Amino acid sequence: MNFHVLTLFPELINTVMNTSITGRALEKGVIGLECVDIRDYSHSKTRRVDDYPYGGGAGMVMQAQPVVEACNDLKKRVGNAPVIYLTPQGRVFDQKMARRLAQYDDLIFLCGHYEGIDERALELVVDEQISIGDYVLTGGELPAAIVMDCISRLVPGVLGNDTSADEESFHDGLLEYPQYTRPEEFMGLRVPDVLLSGHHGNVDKWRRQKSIERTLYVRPDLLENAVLNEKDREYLKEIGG
Ligand code: 4HQ
Repeated sequence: MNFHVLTLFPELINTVMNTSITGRALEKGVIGLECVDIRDYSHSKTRRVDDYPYGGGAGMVMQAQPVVEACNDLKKRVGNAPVIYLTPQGRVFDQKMARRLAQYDDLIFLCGHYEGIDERALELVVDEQISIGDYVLTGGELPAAIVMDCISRLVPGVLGNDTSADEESFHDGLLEYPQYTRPEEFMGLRVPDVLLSGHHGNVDKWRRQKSIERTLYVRPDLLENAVLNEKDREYLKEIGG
């Protein structure tokens, strides 16, 4: 997977992506990252890329010209990659979208700042719009980093363990079960006995039940699309779901 990011703040993207698991994946070369500074495509002596909004109002708007030229230049080099614009108006990002996007060899992310980008540039270059949630940020860089982080862990070789195995631990659309590590007792709180028993069958059963329990209590909406077997449904009924 090769990520390409069109942005006015390449150092923000690089700092986030060079950290921790994605940083290691970049070092290993199992993912790639290229930031294109949109400012490099300004035609003005002062490298200006924004201007006042037509019709008035607060803030500045990114001009179409540097965005379109930066993007077209990039597209010449990486054919057949979708251009994704991060915006609250996009479809809300989820694990299913991550799995779909992880199938591409290259992805291009377009990050807006200030009040956003001149609509004509979006019409000309954008293939898909994605939102990371219903709240307003200062720019699309952190949303792009979040989407890239999520896709990265689906790329074979990025996680220590087998990716497909870990992906199952989005657990058929259920929330994660609680995790514990040493010591066995901390401030009077013990690790559940079943996890110390060494009985893998019981451990699996307990974890599955905790996943179902948590999902019912904090995110019952997820149960609509969860993949549950007969035993799961029985347990769900038992706990009042
Ligand atoms: N933005 N999900 C970029 C967001 C956002 C979101 C606000 C994107 C500002 C210029 N992006 N504009 N939520 O809040 O993706």
